[in-house]
Amino acid sequence: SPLNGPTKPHPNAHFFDLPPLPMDSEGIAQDFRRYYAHTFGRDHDAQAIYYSYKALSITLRDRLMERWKRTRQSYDEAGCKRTYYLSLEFLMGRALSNAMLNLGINSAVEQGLYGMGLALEEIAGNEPDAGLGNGGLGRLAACFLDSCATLQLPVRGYGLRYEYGMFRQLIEGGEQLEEPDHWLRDGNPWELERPEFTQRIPFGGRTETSVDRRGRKTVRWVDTHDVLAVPYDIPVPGYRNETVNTLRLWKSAATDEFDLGEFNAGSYPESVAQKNEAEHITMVLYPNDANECGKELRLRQQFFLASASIKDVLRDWIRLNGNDFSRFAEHNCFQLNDTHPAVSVAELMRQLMDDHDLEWDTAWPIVRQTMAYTNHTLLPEALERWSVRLFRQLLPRILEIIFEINARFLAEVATRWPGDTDRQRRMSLIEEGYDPQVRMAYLAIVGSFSVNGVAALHSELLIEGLFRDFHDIWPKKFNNKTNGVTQRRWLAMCNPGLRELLDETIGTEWVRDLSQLQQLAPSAEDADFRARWHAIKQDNKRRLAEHVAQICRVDFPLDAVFDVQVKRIHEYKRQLLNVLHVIHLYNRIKRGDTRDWTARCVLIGGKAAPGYVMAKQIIKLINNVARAINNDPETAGLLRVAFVPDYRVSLMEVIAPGTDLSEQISTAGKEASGTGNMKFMMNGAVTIGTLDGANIEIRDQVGEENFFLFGMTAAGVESRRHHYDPNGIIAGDPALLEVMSLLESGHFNQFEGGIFDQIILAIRNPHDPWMTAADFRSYIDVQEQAAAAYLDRDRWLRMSILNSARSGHFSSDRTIAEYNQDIWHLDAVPPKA
Ligand code: T68
Repeated sequence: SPLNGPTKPHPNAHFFDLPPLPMDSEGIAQDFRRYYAHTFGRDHDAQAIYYSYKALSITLRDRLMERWKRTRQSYDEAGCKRTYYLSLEFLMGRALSNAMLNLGINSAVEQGLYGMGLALEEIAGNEPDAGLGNGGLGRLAACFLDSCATLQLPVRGYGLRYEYGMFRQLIEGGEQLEEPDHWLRDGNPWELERPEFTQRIPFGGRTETSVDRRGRKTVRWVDTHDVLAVPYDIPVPGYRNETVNTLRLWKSAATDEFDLGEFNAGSYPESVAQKNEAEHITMVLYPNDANECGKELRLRQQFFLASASIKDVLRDWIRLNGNDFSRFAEHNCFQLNDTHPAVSVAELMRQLMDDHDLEWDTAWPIVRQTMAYTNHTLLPEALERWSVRLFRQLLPRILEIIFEINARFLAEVATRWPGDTDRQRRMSLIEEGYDPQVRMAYLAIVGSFSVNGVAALHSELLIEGLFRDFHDIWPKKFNNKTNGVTQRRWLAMCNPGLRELLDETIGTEWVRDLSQLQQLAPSAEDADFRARWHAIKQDNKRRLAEHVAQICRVDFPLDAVFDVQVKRIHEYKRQLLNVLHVIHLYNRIKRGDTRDWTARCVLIGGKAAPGYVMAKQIIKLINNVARAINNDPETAGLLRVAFVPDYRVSLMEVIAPGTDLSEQISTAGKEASGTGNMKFMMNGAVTIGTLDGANIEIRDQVGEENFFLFGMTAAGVESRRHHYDPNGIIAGDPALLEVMSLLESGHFNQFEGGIFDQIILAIRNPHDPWMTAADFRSYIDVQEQAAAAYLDRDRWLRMSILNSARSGHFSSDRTIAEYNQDIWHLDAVPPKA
């Protein structure tokens, strides 16, 4: 069976050295037709566009395959250091257009298809999104892989192959409904199963300690229920550089073993049920983007990823270096994407000691020089904790190791601060109490050599707040890596109109080096250039408006300012503040206060975690307000509102290019970074935002005159906490008072009494952590300034051009270069010809 370990090398490996595949339109068209007709058995009578997608993707995959193999060989031969990006989420989106762009065969494919009477855009639209993530954190991982491949860094992504990705969002009666996303139903042409690298992952059981003849204590984890981890590889092409890196996703599968005890006792169904449980591990992505759910299955997923990936890396190490681990840390680095894979710290210890016979004191320095941890949140409720009880039951050996790490760590703390028991209690990896908890973030900090936040403010707040005690012991461990996004997908691919103009104006290097966009700045003063910029934006707005018309049945006039907020629905992101502004505009229209009015189309999109009641009510409110406004004849030509369902990567590819005004309005100090803000900026949207996350750096780059700033600072939010008086604010601000009165009068829920009471209470609550009322006045004032600026077309176009021109800093290429310089220290390894 292929499941029984690596196959032996072929006696004549050159047998498989094939001549390179043609990259011209004819060669591509020929392969396409062969796959379409021979492999899938379709002909012109049975033309199904889906099979065109399949045929085209295999045609492209073949061309990736040869480069993939050469990349792997080059890394092996170079014996280079490698990094493994461990993440429970990779939000890859669609692969086809990306593969074409990065292989540099866009026009060849388009031509070839055209010759057969086929339209590329239509074919590409058939690919389902790979939605294996919730939001920013998962998409960041995908952007990082793209940058690593483009920089030719030996970085491999490790994740889970969820059978069901992020749920599909339907809106019915204004409410969110969730539908499972069975994205693999029709197969996935971009993955390659690699059963020969299957791993066996233990769960449950108990530990057995024995002492050998030399007095050495050995521990065995026994009576485990094992689960198989089968890898599926996805190619990650670099930009026109022959490199193809790997994203390896694990699928869980049952072993073919029965529990003989139960079987013999006559409980055949119970023994088969075990198998079921195994298959469930990678069945579905958890759709919570913030607060942890504490579910056993989630911990199983985390350990499954950690254990399989580490085994995979160690197997490879032994294959190339034998059983000597003395130089392992020099050659390997694990980057933990948030605390989700933090159990890796203990699991690497376990494998080094239990599977490879290292002593604690040899293994621990290896772990600590190999692990690096990225934090993505300041919200305390999102910090992962697992109950000790659950850990003991599911991962008894891992719990022992965590206890030992903790004991040694607390001894260190006690030496440094003798008698400071309060500090020991605060810093312990175990939170004591009725139901003791393992603090996963602390495990990640103690077990790693680098801890980073994802924007300057976020990294600052981490060391001043959540991780302060740890910063006291290890100040040098902490660093910042401001997020970025890949300009390949988020500009070159999704905005072909702008791509052409950029190529013509500053050359094509910006696709590799986004700092080149600076050269665009002088063109902001060129009226002809502005006119072309405007025409492109209008085209992109038309494309977006067509989508909105089709999906939401709302008409967006193209001369209006397109004002967009798309991201997960969360109170801290304050979609509610956006709605209050919309109601305010509506109220102005009803009052006849429309002098010098700027027509505005407000688009909001995003998913709520299925159990997050308040977020779901906010969606309902947005939809009810949209309905009231869009159906009121008085708003015609002045204001339109739409909630776009099922926000996802492929939708953002249409939204970002067509946006004028980017809403980044979180309560200061709550959004770690944000990355949507960067995608909008690149595509020439102007930001209206708070001093939060990467907004601060965006404003620094673009200049305060090209950014609409409002709201409290993070420090302001904290100091106001104790004397926050939303009811006083409401009473003292006529505009807000009228907005609240409309809301409270039931104007937006006429036959649905009381459904927005919770929202109203939240706004009026003196303990409202998000302080929506506090920022209302400065928000609507700055919205008015933005509206006025939009009426001055030349001024707006200058701002728009400068936003793009100064977005170079927010390329994930810059971010990855910094990770590499400060944390990974990898050499670029171009594949050998
Ligand atoms: C986001 N975090 C931050 N978490 O909110 C955002 N999934 O500010 C930042 O830009 C982005 O990370 C990238 O750094 C998330 O997206 C999750 O999706 C999440 C959290 C817990 C569990 C699962």
